[in-house]
Amino acid sequence: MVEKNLDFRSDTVTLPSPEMREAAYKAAVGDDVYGDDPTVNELEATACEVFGKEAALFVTSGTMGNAVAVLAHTQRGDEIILDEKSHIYVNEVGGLAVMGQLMARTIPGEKGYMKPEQIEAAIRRENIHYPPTSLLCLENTQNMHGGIALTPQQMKSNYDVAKEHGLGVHLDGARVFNASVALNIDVKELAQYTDTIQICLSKGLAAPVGSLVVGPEDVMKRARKYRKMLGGGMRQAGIIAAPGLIALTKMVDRLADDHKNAKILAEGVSKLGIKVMNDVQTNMVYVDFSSIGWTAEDWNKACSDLGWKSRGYGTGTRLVTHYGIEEEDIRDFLEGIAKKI
Ligand code: TLP
Repeated sequence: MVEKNLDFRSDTVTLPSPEMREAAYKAAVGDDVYGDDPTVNELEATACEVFGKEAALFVTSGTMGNAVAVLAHTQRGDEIILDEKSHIYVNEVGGLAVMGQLMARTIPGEKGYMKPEQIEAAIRRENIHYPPTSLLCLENTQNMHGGIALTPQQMKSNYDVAKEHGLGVHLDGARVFNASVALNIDVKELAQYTDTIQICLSKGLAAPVGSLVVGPEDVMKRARKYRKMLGGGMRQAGIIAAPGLIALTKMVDRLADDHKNAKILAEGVSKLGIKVMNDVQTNMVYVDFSSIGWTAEDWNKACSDLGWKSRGYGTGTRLVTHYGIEEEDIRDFLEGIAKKI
């Protein structure tokens, strides 16, 4: 039985499935800093297979995964290129500057896509005055552009220009499975156009905690060392890796339900006069409720009266569909909101 979870704030709120709880309880464990945890080892080996990469690392969070990957690709004083709305740039506490002493060169991508010409123009040429550009960071799906899924062709166009100039490529793939499911392709088709990927197990895939980083052996060896430096070397981590394994192997296909529910939600609110701000491709609907004269307070109260969690700010909010929200819940929500307008 799926536990109900009427919460639109994020897919980070997902609760582990009964099978995940059972797996955590029964997990075989060992000290992972010694490489002795069989469940972590199985999770990492599975990740290598799923993404077609040489090595994998289990980390505590998406933020830590991105941090260790970015550090492993770069040297102090390098410049890295990212979309101006990327999570690494906006929402990771400036870790790239604090931990990596890196300069960020941001690009205004269109719907999350940075054009190859924009990237080409941002890459520093050799000049005594310039810092070296060493890394291009992509994000798929692109959260703040509305959960947009970049296609393999779009990723390839970015990857090719980076490689022409000898840059590393890192993908913040917190929701890369939402992209592969929306595009109806194997995730390897996206994975081939990046060196490293960070994948969150604890968002739509519903694991209670953890992310993976995958990539080439040499880069991942450095990432493992950085994970230890940041205090992320875990001991009997099989307890949390076991639900992660279920997330990776059994929870991907159901993301299609979240995408369908997001479309139903977007069409429904739009019929009520609430403006939908994004092209809904995956599990995110960005709305502007000022179109019906509501403030954030009005929105939050209406949702809370209906038993839903949502956090309006300014004139709108992001609504995220996920495990624990069924189609009938969305329909009930829409009926409830209609009565309040
Ligand atoms: N995103 C969270 C918030 O931090 C905004 C959310 O609710 O969407 N990359 C991307 C693209 C993300 O959306 C997130 C989390 C992360 C990385 C960081 O993952 P965690 O929260 O595990 O550190």
